[in-house]
Amino acid sequence: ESKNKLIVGNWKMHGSLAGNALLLNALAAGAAKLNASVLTAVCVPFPYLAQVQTLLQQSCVAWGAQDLSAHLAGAYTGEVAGSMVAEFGARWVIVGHSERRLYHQESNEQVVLKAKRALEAGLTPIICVGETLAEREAGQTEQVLGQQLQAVLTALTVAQAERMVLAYEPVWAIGTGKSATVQEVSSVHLFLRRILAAVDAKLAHVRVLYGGSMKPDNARALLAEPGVDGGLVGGASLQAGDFLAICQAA
Ligand code: G2H
Repeated sequence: ESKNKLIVGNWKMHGSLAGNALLLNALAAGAAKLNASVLTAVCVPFPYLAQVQTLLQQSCVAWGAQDLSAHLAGAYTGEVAGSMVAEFGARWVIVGHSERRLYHQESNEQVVLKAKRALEAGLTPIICVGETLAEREAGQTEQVLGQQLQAVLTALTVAQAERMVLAYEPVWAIGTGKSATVQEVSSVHLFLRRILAAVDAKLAHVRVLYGGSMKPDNARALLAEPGVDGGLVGGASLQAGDFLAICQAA
């Protein structure tokens, strides 16, 4: 069964009010001309959620955040709750991106808690999994991905898991300009789908995105793979032309 493709921009820690305005207006205008079967969204730094809501609310581009707290509310200085993100009309939130796992020591357990908080707040978590180069070279790719995904599937009910999106982001392909090959991506996506299917047939509906140096020139081939339901796009989401070209390729 084929699903509508989903293309999500991950701005990471980039942007300014003035620069965002240009980018968002160009995205809103360009997205109106896209095939209606492609779903699009941008995940922005927290301080820009209000701006994004204002500039995208009349458009078909949705928006979200790049992280949320594992807590509901309370004395957690500097943290942002899922309910706060949802108040700005956000629909999506990235959870467990490798940059969070690596630079902020996020464990599988924390990723799971964040995914639960997202679902409780009415947000759709885009849960990232991925292996490092050392893990791939040691032949541990499936073991690492299996552990990351199993942690999520053990903690969520099937009804909750049905609402998540997964993103396969090989850490060695992130921001390096070196995308995984179509064969590498395809084989991992099939592996993840086998794990999902083993838990419950209903999880066949879960979208699995690819992320890692997706660009206009490699997007078509990656997105043409039957197991690839869309992309999580970092660097190329900062230029409206590149992001829209990827959306067009979907
Ligand atoms: C992977 C991706 C977006 P980039 O992190 O999540 O970034 O496309 O820059 O590799």
